[in-house]
Amino acid sequence: MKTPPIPSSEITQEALFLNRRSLLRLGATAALGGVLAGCPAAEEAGAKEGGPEESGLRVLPEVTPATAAFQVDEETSRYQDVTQYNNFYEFGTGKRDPARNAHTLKPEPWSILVDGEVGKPGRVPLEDILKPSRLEERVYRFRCVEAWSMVVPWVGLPLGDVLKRFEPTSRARYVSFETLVDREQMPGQKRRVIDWPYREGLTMKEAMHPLSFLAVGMYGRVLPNQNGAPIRLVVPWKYGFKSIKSIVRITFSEDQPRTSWNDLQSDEYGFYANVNPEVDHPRWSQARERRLGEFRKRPTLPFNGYEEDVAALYAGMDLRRFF
Ligand SMILES: Nc1nc2c(c(=O)[nH]1)N[C@H]1C(S)=C(S)[C@@H](COP(=O)(O)O)O[C@H]1N2
Ligand SMILES: [Mo]
Repeated sequence: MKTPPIPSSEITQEALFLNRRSLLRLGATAALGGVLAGCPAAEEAGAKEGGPEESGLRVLPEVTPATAAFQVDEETSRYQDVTQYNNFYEFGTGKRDPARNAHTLKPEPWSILVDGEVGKPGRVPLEDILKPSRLEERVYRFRCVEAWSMVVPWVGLPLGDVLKRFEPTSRARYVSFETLVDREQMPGQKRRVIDWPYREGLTMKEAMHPLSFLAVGMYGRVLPNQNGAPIRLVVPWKYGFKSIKSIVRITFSEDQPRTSWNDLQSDEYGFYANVNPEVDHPRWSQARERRLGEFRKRPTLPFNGYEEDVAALYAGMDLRRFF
């Protein structure tokens, strides 16, 4: 596969990995040392214009403000940074590509197919998923495996509340998610950088944890397309790649599902992917991170600062082995 050149300012750690793979296939290993050496990931942040008010996106009504348990005592990242520095490979592998290209996505009408080990399978319109619950705000830290991070005021509903309504059977031990596949709406899918659809998954215990969240908005308004409209996962104690965007399918299963990044390189991207400053990525340290809009790196916190809430989910597990 030939990949088009990407300006170096926009190259991401993950894109480097994919390019390296395609280069390796071409036998061009020698060229790589220099490319792989550089690059903390957040230099692109710092766009100046366009707050939530200028987005033109619909304001979400009657949102319950974040309670103390779902709030962090840190400054919220700027809307411009959060919406113009993205990973969404369905629209390209550069950080600016999603903001530039995601206008072709049509988030309405939308429905989600629910299947597998579940009492109430079927295709559910998004409105029906949203109707029974009042939307709430959650201000969460978000840490990408590439070592950049942000703080986002999401709007949505607890994942567990939604999953319960489908009545998972007693055999359901995992739940997995898929993103839309549509080359017209998602032109990045014309390149097979990932074996589309993008897939992610959680154990049922993780999915039912009160921090696990389905976001339909941010900063009080519906999600911009580039952030995963109309509905995405947010699992704040895990690396960002677990937080799958633009979900069209939810499947309950007895066995651990296949997931996109784990399929690509299982020794670099684990199924669990809990944020852990002590377990380095094979190609970079995870001890520190760069917050979007900040210059200095800050220390990365175990489970991204949610250790007290979630560590019990992994009691007795070797976190180096189950990474
Ligand atoms: N479908 C899909 N979901 C995805 C991705 C993607 O490429 N495709 N990228 C993931 C990664 S690596 C990160 S860090 C976050 C980025 O979310 P953001 O762009 O809203 O910050 O989305 C995750 N969800
Ligand atoms: Mo990421």
